[in-house]
Amino acid sequence: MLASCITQEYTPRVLLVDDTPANLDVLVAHLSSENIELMVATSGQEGLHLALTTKPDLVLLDVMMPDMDGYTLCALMREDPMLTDIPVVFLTAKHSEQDIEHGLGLGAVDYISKPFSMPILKARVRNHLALKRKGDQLAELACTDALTHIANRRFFDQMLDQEWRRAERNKSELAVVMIDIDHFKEYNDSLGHCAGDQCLKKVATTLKAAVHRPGDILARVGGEEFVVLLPETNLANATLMAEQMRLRINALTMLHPSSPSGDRLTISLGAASLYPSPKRVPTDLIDQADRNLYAAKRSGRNRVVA
Ligand code: GH3
Ligand code: MG
Ligand code: MG
Ligand code: MG
Repeated sequence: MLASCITQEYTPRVLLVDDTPANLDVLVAHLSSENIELMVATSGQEGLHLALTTKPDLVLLDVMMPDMDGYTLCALMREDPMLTDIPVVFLTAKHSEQDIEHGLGLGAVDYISKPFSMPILKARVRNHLALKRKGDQLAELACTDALTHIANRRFFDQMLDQEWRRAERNKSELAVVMIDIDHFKEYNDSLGHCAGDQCLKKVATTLKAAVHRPGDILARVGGEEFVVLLPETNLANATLMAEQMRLRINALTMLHPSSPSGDRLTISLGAASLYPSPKRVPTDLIDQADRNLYAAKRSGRNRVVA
C-alpha cells in the first residue's frame, strides 16, 4: 500500500536497542524532549522483532549484546526488504578504527562511540530523521499519480510482480480489472482539458471508494485508463467489483454532452483472473483483461466483460 508521508501529520519513531537498561534510561530521558516516539528493546532479537512490527524511522543500536550483537542485527536488517530502508546508527563503546569501518561497512548511516555528547547525538538523530523523511517522500512521489493521487503505473507494475510471485507460491488466484472511460476524447473536446482533468480526479476517487480490501490496488496506468489488482480473487468476484465500479460511475450522472452513446459519463471494464505458474507471465493476465475491455467497447461500452 502507498503510505502517505507527504500530507499527513508526522511524528518520527526511533527504536533504541541496548542490553543495558541504564543506557536506555539515559537516552529516553534526553530524547523524550524531541518530537519523537521512542521504542526500546533490550536485546538484538527483541530489536529485530520491534523493527519488523513497528517499522521505525531510525534505529540507535548497541553493538555488544549477549543474544544477537548489533552488527548481526544491522546485517539482517540490510538483507530484509521490509527493513532495508530503515537507517541504523551504531551507539557503542567499541571505538577502534576497525569497529567503525566494520559498522559503516554493514550499511549503518552513522557510528557514534561512547562516551558521546548528548547535544551532538540529538543533532545527528534530527539530521538522520530529516533525511529519512525526504527519502520516504521521494519514494511516495515515485509511486503516485500526480493528477489523481492514486498509485501510478510504476507502483502497479511492482505490485503485480510481487503479487504474481506470492500467488504462485500460495497457488492462489490473481485477478485484474481494466477500466477505461468511454469517449473521453470527446469529453475533452467539448468541455476542455481542465474539465477533463477534474473528471479524471472524480472518476479516480469514485473507483477508489469501491476498493475495500487492504491488498487490492487501484492505479492510473494511462491517460483515462485505470486498473485494479485483486489478489486471491476469482473471476466471479472480480466481475462483481467491476460491476460495482460501473454502477458507481453511472450514479455520478456526470454530464457528457458530446458522448456518441447518451449524455452521461460511463466506463467500460474488462476482468480476468488466472493461477500464476512458471508457464505464464503477468502480461498474460493484463492482456486477457485488455481483450475483455475492448470486447466491452466493441459491444456498446458502459459494460463489464469477463
Ligand atoms: P473510447 O471510448 O474508445 O475509450 O474512446 P476515448 O475517446 O475515451 O479514447 P481515446 O484513446 O481515443 O482518447 C483518450 C483521450 O484521453 C485522449 C486524451 O485527450 C485524453 N486524456 C489522456 N490523458 C489525459 C489527461 O491527463 N487529462 C485530460 N484532460 N485528458 C486526457
Ligand atoms: Mg551492550
Ligand atoms: Mg483509453
Ligand atoms: Mg477511453
